Amino acid sequence: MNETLAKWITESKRIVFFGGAGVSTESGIPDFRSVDGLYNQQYQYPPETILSHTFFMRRPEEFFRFYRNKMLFPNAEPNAAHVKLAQWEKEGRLTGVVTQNIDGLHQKAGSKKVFELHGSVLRNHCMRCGKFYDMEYVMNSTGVPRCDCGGTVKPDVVLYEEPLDDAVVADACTAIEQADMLIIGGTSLSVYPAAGLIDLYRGHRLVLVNKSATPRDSRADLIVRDPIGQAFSELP
Ligand code: CNA
Repeated sequence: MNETLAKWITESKRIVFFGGAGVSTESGIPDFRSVDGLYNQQYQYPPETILSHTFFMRRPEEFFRFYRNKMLFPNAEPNAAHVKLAQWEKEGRLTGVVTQNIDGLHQKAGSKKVFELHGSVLRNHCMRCGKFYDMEYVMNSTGVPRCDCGGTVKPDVVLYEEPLDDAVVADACTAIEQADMLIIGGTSLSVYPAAGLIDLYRGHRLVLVNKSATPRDSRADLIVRDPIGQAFSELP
């Protein structure tokens, strides 16, 4: 167990966690940039092209083929990192989880204050009439999922080229500004504007829990290189 991290956690009252795909790899969901991540698998187009607004509008069949295969993990369960964060919130030590993930695993573990910067695969809406559809509907449909009204059902996932939701960003900013400890975990910190939000933290307990180096390692007060689920399972 990292003693400094354990001590800081017991002393803090407004911890904010900022995370990414690496938080869910121990739940069996591949990230984008690890060696076995999606960017190192071969597709006709790179994932950031397929997951862009332009591609979605121009080639929706191909988008949904990739999306169903690579972005939906209906059987994934929260790991020790998700569980520990939910525990800290319940204990009144953590004020929010700001996540770039779209898998809904923080909520499945019991976290309530989750700011989903990039949306969620669990929510889908008709682009024409706004009707809601769940993940199972999209998963079990073929080709382009259609609404009763004939419109296209679009996942509530922020695609490349699309703006983040203003209200979600505002809540995430407030939480980070008011944090007495910021733990950043499982993220390459390479996707903007999301990664820029960490600059709002002004304190001296900035912890980075990431297997590989990030562009912000020099700003961290403490760096942990262990897998995040394993590291968190040992913490109070
Ligand atoms: P990324 O760019 O793939 O980076 C992941 C980082 O996590 C890498 O630096 C890894 O070294 C590190 N990492 C992987 N596993 C672990 C682990 N067990 N413990 C500690 N560190 C680990 O992912 P980012 O989140 O930074 O990129 C942002 C994209 C990825 C967001 O837009 C997400 O929507 C998107 N994404 C989300 C999911 C998901 O929801 N689970 C899955 C894949 C991609």
